[in-house]
Amino acid sequence: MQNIIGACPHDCPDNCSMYYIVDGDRLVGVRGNQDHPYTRGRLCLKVKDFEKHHYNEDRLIYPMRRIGPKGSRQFERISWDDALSEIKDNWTRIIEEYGPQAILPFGYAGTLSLLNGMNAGDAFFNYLGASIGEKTFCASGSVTAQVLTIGPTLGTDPESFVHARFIVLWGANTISTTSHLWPFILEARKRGAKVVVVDPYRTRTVAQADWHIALRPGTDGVLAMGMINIMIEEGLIDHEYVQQHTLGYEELSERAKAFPPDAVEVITGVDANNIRQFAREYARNQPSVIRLGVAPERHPGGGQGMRVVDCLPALVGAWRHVGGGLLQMPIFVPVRWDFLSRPDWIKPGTRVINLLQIGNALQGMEQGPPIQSMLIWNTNPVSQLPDSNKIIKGLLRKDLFTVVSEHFITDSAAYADILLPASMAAEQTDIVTSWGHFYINYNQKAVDPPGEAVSNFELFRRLARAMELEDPYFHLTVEEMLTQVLDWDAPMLHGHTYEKLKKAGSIRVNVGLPDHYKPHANGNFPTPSGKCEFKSSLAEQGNFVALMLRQMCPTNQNGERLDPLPGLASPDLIETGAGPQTAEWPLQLLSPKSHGFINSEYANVSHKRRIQGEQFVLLNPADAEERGIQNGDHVRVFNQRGEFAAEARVTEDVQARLVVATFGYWRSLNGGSVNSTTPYCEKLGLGCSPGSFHNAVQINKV
Ligand SMILES: Nc1nc2c(c(=O)[nH]1)N[C@H]1C(S)=C(S)[C@@H](COP(=O)(O)OP(=O)(O)OC[C@H]3O[C@@H](n4cnc5c(=O)[nH]c(N)nc54)[C@H](O)[C@@H]3O)O[C@H]1N2
Ligand SMILES: Nc1nc2c(c(=O)[nH]1)N[C@H]1C(S)=C(S)[C@@H](COP(=O)(O)OP(=O)(O)OC[C@H]3O[C@@H](n4cnc5c(=O)[nH]c(N)nc54)[C@H](O)[C@@H]3O)O[C@H]1N2
Ligand SMILES: [Mo]
Repeated sequence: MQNIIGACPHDCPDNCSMYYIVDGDRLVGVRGNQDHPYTRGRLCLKVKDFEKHHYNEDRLIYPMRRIGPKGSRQFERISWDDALSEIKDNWTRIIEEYGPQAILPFGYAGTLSLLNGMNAGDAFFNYLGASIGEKTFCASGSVTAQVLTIGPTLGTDPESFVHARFIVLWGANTISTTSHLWPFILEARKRGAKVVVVDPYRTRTVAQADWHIALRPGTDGVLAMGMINIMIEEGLIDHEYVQQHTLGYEELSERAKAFPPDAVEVITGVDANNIRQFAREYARNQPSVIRLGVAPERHPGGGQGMRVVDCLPALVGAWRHVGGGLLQMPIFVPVRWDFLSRPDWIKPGTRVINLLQIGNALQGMEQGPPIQSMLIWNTNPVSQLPDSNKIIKGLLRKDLFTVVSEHFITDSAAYADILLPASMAAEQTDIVTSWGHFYINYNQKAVDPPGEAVSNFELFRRLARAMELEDPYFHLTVEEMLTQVLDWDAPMLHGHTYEKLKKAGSIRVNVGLPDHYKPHANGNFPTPSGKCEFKSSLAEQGNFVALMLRQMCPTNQNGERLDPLPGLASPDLIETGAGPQTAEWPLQLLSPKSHGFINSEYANVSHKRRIQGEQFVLLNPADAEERGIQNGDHVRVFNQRGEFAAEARVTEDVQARLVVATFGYWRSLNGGSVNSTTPYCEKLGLGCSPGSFHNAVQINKV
């Protein structure tokens, strides 16, 4: 038996370090790496039996060609040579007729790593001259909010949370989605910390916390403004910190005057006394720390609201202390994007298409050629993106040539003309950077891929050869890429080398140790002014998204100038204190992450579904009674866009007029999915974030 160092590839902030256990040429198990200071040897229930994922009998292991109607899941096996020559013929024809921008790369982060992850196809498509697919599915709103306010900082070290005395999990269901942070929170609590969760419903995390602030969805910015109002009124501001290390306090405090607790209660639904108590405890119990999740940005104006939350730690001087401040997404490690993604190959004026808007884009483009072909990889848009019926309508277009690289024939892969088999984590070598902790992990190939599956890296090498793209870049080996893809000369990696990473399996970025790390005790925010910018200079300049997310999100698609001061929430929310509900569609549906799947992965695996349970919808007893629904009844959740089947769980855990159904279930296995009902992203939010939780539905017993 051999133990080979690996890293969990899933799109999750925890990015566990683990070992592949190999017997001969077979992966027989995995175990967590106990020496990893953050993930500490524990694996979640999704990955515990990772070998079964690799050897799942439904796995796609050969290239296939569609032989039935689109979406009918009828395919025949073909060779790689045939698949590549069919792709080449189609793409050559399309390029001759429409130009290369008629081809759209459609990739995301199904595997999270440098060579095989989100940016795996960038160089290839940039060289080809294809349209750019803007990928703002997840956290671009919250990350943009952070960058505008405190800059591209790593923020508070999750390991430093043990030193915090007041921990706020804000729109984050930590026990389900970032479970390796929880032991640090428990340790802090043992030392006297209080744990507060700001979430519209009672999650698993809320059930374990000390205090639940159950606000109305999408009202986070208003709640935070209310806290600022109280902190100013009651003399809880750290004026010395504010004066030395922030910009725009006068304007922010002027704006906060409009948010006295009673008015904030009406909008957020949180009792005014609770808001007062929350503001006082947050300000006085230092160090206080906020862990911000991604869900608030799924509401109109949500990203703007998160900017207000990003202001809070500086106002109370939380950054002065080890364990104080805010952790959002520590993604800012020195990757050499210029080397990896080759943005220098992008021709000026290349069209950018936001992938959340693919439904409309497939029906014809206002500018440039119609989309004639897509390569979908590392993502399952039909399950995962809003208004999936609209996406399917596009995928059914007879003249669209769709190539999908996948592990399984997912809801999206079902619409492919050509299917290509992708390898899994244990079958490829890579470096994985985390978006939840301060370590970079190494993942070594442990076994050969089954059949003819290839890594994303190899896929784009093969496509480059087929399309006759001549550049030395496309001949670099995995090892040559990995030695160069991180900027080893950057201060954050000082003293580290690729060799050291390989040997150690994991390295900590060079920012000081968790028991001492106080990134902004003396300001030093990586903003243009070096201060925490309540009034953002980047917002005044525009084009703010490009500064940080590079290829992931190259433009501010809306082209709107942003208010330099943090915004609040959508105007309707402010005016009425209400959500998207109407007389016809009286219930707001939130569709957050499940406990048992990772996005839509594992939702096709029966033993994982048994653990997670079949699709359910939580509804308040008052809403259930009105509809004659009892706990356990089968119901239909629907609106003008689509529907899905679910089991009703009647519970006080949700507020009246709010319902919750976790997402990830495949529509093909489940009579629709939550994203059959979520609204199309006609207008995107801050950082081009989706408004998919601003969703109103009706529920009937079936
Ligand atoms: N088990 C599991 N873990 C995962 C994933 C998974 O699918 N399953 N997915 C991974 C991915 S891609 C991501 S991005 C992370 C996300 O992890 P989280 O940030 O925790 O994301 P969500 O589950 O989307 O939302 C968190 C909570 O926000 C609440 N919420 C909804 N609307 C609002 C609002 O307006 N305000 C506030 N304050 N709260 C609101 C939801 O009810 C939910 O409980 O998880 C990762 N980890
Ligand atoms: N309603 C609702 N919708 C949401 C969200 C929500 O909270 N509510 N959250 C959003 C968020 S935060 C995110 S991040 C997105 C996630 O959306 P997606 O990125 O589409 O999520 P996954 O379901 O993980 O799909 C990844 C697919 O890539 C495949 N894959 C994995 N590794 C590889 C590989 O190495 N090569 C290839 N070719 N394929 C691979 C997997 O088999 C899987 O089918 O969903 C978003 N959608
Ligand atoms: Mo995500």
